[in-house]
Amino acid sequence: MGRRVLFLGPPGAGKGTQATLLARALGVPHISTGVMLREAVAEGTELGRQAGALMAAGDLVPDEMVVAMVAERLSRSDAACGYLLDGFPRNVEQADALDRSVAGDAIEIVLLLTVAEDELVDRLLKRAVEDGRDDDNEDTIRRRLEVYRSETEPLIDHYPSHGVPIITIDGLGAVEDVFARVVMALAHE
Ligand code: B4P
Repeated sequence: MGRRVLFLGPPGAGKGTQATLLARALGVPHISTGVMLREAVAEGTELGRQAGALMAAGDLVPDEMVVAMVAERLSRSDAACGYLLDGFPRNVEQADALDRSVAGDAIEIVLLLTVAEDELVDRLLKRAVEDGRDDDNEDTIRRRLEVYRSETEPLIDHYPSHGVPIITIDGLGAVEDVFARVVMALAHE
């Protein structure tokens, strides 16, 4: 079973939710660029100051900032035996930068979570009420979906054309049912 896994999918598909469960099951670190960037914003670091406004608008943070952040994280000892990437790479440029990086061994498998757009928007609006995240309002959600389609979706062709298998998983349903599909997909790989 692959231990260098990437979760791909639109905002609201449940990447963060499933990645947390799977990282625990595999015993590898869960590396979420969204979480790391929100921590930088909360701590008021230079990176956080530059990233905050872009994130609130639903735009991507510049590649060089995110790539440096992930390269540093992957160079830590706990990532030596595997990792679960969530939210990175977000475009082909970031994927190429990761491949060139000496910090981490290459991704072995990509899990693509799919959910219909109406459900994505509902989930994120619900989270807006529960968590109050800056980027979970309707305008920004639409923008994040647009950015996903133009920047991130090309990765769905990129990985198989570079010899990395991609498995599509239906993200609709209860969290534990989706997780059972994730485990099943990895077990058969
Ligand atoms: P992320 O934190 O990655 O945000 P996201 O794509 O919206 O996904 P998230 O993981 O939060 O949501 P999930 O689908 O798990 O990025 C935020 C911003 O950071 C980006 O817009 C960008 O500005 C910046 N950024 C991050 N990475 C970057 C990069 N590499 N390069 C440049 N910029 C970057 O879950 C959504 C909701 O659904 C949750 O509330 C969850 O509880 C709920 N949910 C999950 N599973 C469910 C289920 N089965 N049923 C019902 N609800 C469910």
